[in-house]
Amino acid sequence: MDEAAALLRACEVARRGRHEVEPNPMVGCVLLRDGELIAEGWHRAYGGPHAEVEALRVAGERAAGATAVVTLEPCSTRGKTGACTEALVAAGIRRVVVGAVDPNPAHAGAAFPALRAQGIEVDVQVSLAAEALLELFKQLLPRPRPWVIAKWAQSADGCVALAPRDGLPQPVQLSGPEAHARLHDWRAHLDGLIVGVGTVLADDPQLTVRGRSPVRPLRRVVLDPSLRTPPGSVLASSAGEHPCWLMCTPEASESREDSLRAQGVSVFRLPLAPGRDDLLPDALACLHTQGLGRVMVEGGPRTHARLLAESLADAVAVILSPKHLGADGLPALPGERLPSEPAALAERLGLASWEAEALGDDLLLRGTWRRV
Ligand code: AOF
Ligand code: ZN
Repeated sequence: MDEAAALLRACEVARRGRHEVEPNPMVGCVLLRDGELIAEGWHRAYGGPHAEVEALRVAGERAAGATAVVTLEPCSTRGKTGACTEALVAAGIRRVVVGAVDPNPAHAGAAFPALRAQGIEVDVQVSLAAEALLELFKQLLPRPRPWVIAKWAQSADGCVALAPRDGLPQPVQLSGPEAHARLHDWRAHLDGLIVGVGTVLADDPQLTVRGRSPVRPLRRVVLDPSLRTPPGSVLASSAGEHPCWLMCTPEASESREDSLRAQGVSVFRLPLAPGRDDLLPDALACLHTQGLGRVMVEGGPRTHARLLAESLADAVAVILSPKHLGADGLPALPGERLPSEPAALAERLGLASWEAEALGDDLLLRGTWRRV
């Protein structure tokens, strides 16, 4: 395999990171030795190892003396993971072929002198296929808010929960074990998980990563205009171990804030424009300022409706369960039972692109409103 073919292959494997890496770019890496492909890797998940590190892990000691063909200039400073330039040097890579310069000002062009200083040959072979992988990344770089994924699980009759009976919530588990495991993989790589206060009051959820260790500290964020989150809720009382941030309006009760803070909860009072009660845009801007890049909004229906109405979601992940909830079901959006057939749901949501995947007995619909 020649280097041009290796670069195309690297572009192909890079695309496997789609839906999991945003707002990071999709990146792929192929290792060549004497014209033979010895390993490939791609950036699999936001916050996780970069493409080069994945490929070097596969190659092990065989990486020494090899050529690394990467779709994007390797990063040269420590970000969420170590610098790839250092990993390439440490593995004994002799030559690096790069398909595109990193548009991120933190890296742009810096890898080349860093690698050459270590005696590594660097060849920038700018490629349209590699540049195309960066379209979305370039749009997102200057944007002052995180990548936002709206996530919910819905029944075959378009509902997400059961209406309370005798004032008590009726718990219901819609997604099967495979979808449940996927949800926790997602959570492990997120910076934040957002819910509306209605979900806290109805479900008293934990919103933690279970069954694996989080790659990033997961901030559990509640949109709670008047601080109705009970200090005794699971969220507030576990704030010492798992960060819990409440977003409220400047008018929220101060004594309430005191009792929540005593539990270790962080309270953010957001300055809303007069007459506006919707915290979402300001909360997202605030999370960006706090350094959060990728967040998931897990409910409930009113929060999702707002997110969609204001076009504040970038992507959607919907688990479509074959179970029916019947007349007692609470619709996925207030007053609206969403279609359960992927194409019909994608059309109703107005997604620019989407795909469906089987997860056990469930289907997973993933899509985005971004036109790339
Ligand atoms: C690489 N290889 O596979 C990717 C790179 O937040 P971090 O630490 O994951 O770093 C993300 C930045 O690194 C991102 O903004 C982009 O400039 C670069 N992405 N670089 O060497 C990769 N995904
Ligand atoms: Zn890197």
